[in-house]
Amino acid sequence: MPFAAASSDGAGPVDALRAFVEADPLQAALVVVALIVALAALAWLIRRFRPAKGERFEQLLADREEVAVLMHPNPDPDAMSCAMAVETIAESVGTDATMQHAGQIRHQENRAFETVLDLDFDRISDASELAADDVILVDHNTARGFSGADTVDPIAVVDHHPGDGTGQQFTDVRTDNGACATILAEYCEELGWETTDPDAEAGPEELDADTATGLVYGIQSDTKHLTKGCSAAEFQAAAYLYDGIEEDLLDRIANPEVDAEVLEVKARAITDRDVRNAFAFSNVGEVSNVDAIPQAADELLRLEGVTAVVVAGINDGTVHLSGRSRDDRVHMGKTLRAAVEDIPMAEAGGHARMGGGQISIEHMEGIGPSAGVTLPELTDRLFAAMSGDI
Ligand SMILES: [Mn+2]
Repeated sequence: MPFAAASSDGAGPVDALRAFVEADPLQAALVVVALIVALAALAWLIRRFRPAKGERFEQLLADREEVAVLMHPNPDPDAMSCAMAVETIAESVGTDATMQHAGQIRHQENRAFETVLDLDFDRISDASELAADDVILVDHNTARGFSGADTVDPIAVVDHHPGDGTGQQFTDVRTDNGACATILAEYCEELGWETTDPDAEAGPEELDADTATGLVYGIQSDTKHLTKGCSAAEFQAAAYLYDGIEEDLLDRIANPEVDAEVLEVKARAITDRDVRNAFAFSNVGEVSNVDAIPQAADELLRLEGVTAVVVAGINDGTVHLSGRSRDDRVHMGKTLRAAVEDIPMAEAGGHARMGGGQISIEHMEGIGPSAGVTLPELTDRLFAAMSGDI
């Protein structure tokens, strides 16, 4: 019977299996259990002997002669400390690392971080200035802020921000973490490095006191001193780094002298505030350091009863807006965008809790197609936007 023969050939293994199970169900069950145990053991072995992320990162650096470690534009202590840690790991395997960034380091705390830890950063404004073909991004996952940034295809990305940037060979983005420094601290720990007594010279397999101090400050500054946006990982990393912290350096970074102007701008913001319901606006006028404006906004938000603020200041023919909100009704980025929407060439945006914007004074005065907008009109619009009326 050719027909039956063909059918039995086609279902051979299945039929054999069924016959085996029917003949001896107990033995079949034992085979299944044995298979499950073998698979679990294999998974355990793979996990046990797969190199940790820190080791893979070190290997990636060891395979290269030189790398460019790129921080985000206007780097903060988290980004700076991550760059330091990458440089430290690179040096330990004989790889040259150049720490680079676009933009400026303006905020007094950030400048103090750079000075106190004696860092030597290289500022770039064009992709051609990158120190090496192999680029490692820290604390951001897509290069930005300089011309040709979109052509940068990093070999590695270590970050804690959302986004879909990846490295060609290595990507470690942990959005649950409060700081990127946490991840780098974990790498150092995975590499078996001990933190050193800050008074002693760091030996091999030891994390130097400057890097440990930098990483702790990176974690602190990104988490409002471990009070906001933290995960358990931040506390674990801080515990690991603890023995290596040089308290005196940490204090000098955390409490730098503040420009007189920053304090004056804060004072003007508070004295000249316009408070309507739970919202405040203040125009601080001409400033030479635009970084004073967001600091004034932070200060104004501390006022009792005030849940959202916008501070405006003028620099170089541009009105700079800085907004802060701790009010779930006010998405600051959207608020600022709505308030400047009709003004030509104005830009604004940001997150729920903080935002910024810029308007050229010429356009406020009505150059071009629009009739312009006066400061009192802009103020009314900002209040309307905070109240959700526009
Ligand atoms: Mn960060």
